[in-house]
Amino acid sequence: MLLKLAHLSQSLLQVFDNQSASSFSNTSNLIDLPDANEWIYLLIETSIPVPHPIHLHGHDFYILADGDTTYNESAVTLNTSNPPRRDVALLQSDGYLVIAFQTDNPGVWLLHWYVNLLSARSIWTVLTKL
Ligand SMILES: [Cu+2]
Repeated sequence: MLLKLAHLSQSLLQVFDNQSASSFSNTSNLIDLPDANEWIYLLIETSIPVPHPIHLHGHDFYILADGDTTYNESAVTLNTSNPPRRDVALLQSDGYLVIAFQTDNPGVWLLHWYVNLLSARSIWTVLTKL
């Protein structure tokens, strides 16, 4: 939990200091989304054999696909017809999750999984246009 808060506060301070997304280090796990009202599609995959609840702060997202294998674009049909809308979804063990959301809420938001909260690999910062 401390790492999660430290990660967010570091990102907020950088934004407060008017630092651009390019000033973030590679270890910041930054997803820079500079354009407002754009649809964003994220494919999240894991090779860890444990299911991971994924939580995106600041936005609801649509679950377009999920599975317990490696993502195969030619074998997966995205559900774009009334897909479930959530802010948390389960990433299956050794699986994938495809989500979509619109950049309609400017800010600095966390995207994280709930397993192994003390790992920096479990936390990303989503920066939408301020
Ligand atoms: Cu959360």
